Amino acid sequence: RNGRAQPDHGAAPAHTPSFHEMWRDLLPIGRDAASGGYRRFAWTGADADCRAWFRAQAESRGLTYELDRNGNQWAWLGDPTAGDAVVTGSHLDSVPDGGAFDGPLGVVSSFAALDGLRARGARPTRPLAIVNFGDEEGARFGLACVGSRLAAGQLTPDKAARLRDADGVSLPQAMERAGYDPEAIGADPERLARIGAFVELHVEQGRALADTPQAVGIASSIWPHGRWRFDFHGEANHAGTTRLQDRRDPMLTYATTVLAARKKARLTGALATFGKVAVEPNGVNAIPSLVRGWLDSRAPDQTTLDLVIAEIEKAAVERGERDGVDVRVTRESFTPVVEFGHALRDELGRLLGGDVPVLGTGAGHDAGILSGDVPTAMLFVRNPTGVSHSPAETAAEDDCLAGVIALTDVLEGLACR
Ligand code: HGY
Ligand code: MN
Ligand code: MN
Ligand code: MN
Repeated sequence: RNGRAQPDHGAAPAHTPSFHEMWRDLLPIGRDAASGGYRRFAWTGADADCRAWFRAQAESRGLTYELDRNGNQWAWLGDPTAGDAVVTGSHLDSVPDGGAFDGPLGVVSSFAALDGLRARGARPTRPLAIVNFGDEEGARFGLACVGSRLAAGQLTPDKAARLRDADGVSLPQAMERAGYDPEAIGADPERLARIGAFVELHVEQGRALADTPQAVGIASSIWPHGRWRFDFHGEANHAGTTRLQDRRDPMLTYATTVLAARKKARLTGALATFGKVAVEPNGVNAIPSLVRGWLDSRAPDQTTLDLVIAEIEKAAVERGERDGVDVRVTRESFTPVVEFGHALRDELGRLLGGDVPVLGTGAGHDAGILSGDVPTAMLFVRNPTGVSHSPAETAAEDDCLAGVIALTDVLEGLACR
């Protein structure tokens, strides 16, 4: 059960899996044969298989394996309680039909970097840890970065207990069914206080590096972003007999709102995406009674984000009045802008040498959640197409290996002084 440190059995590693072996073993887990995309959702069988993989990686290296109270996994080299630890890692879960790299590249690279450190004969003077944060994508319960938010106290156990998946299964029920103790979840300030630096390596989710000669960049900031649920309440009626002027069709209001979101995003410089929709009763020959659409929106700054949301909501309500449709908007989650601290960011720049590109991103990360409590930085590995949250997401093998070397240099520089 989570919350208790598991002892290191001290067995000498029989075989340390290479980057390729780790990647090969992880690749089939939760992969949809038809699309080639991943469905590694929190507390499902695929998630359990990823977690078993992580634990096996820790044990094959003689690292101290630990499961924290929030279901995040840790693999320690050195004393987990000593403090001032250098931590790296990412997540293993995915969005629906996600790519192979978003999350796993950071975890696999972390183990490979630790191996690289050992191969160099570097002697850490600080504890080192690799972490797999649970439920980063929020694909199942609608809230991203659940594991890190719980640890940082940004999500209370009460609120977490109210999260439900599409089948009405609550987060605590899902944890319980997976063999974890939902009673244990909650803020973990002591654990965060033992971290001196957290560095997350991640595949880039855009094309900022694609046209540069550099395979690795450093993150500057994460845009403020959030998720809003739009409920469009109309009236169910017969598709074949209800005159157009008698309809209260929420699909019409929804469709108009999607177009408005696109237009408002273009005008303000924000991003606005309706990527998920639920229709009731979802019958082909009935006007819907309810359309529920989820808006993901992000912008370079808070003012722009507030503006675009207000504009989209206004457009939805105005259209709803015309359609006889009642519109209700609920903010389901929100993450303020993250500006990674300059001290650690600059140190990474020095350790990597040359002029490493520094780039902002609109994608959320556990590193962003932790940045309020812990000195935090990120490395991005070049993505030749920029595609992410899709089975087509990719990164060149040489770039992944350059990422491992960069992370090894960073760990050596930070932990082996
Ligand atoms: O949606 C996101 O930005 C993420 O990758 N959690
Ligand atoms: Mn993602
Ligand atoms: Mn990710
Ligand atoms: Mn009929």
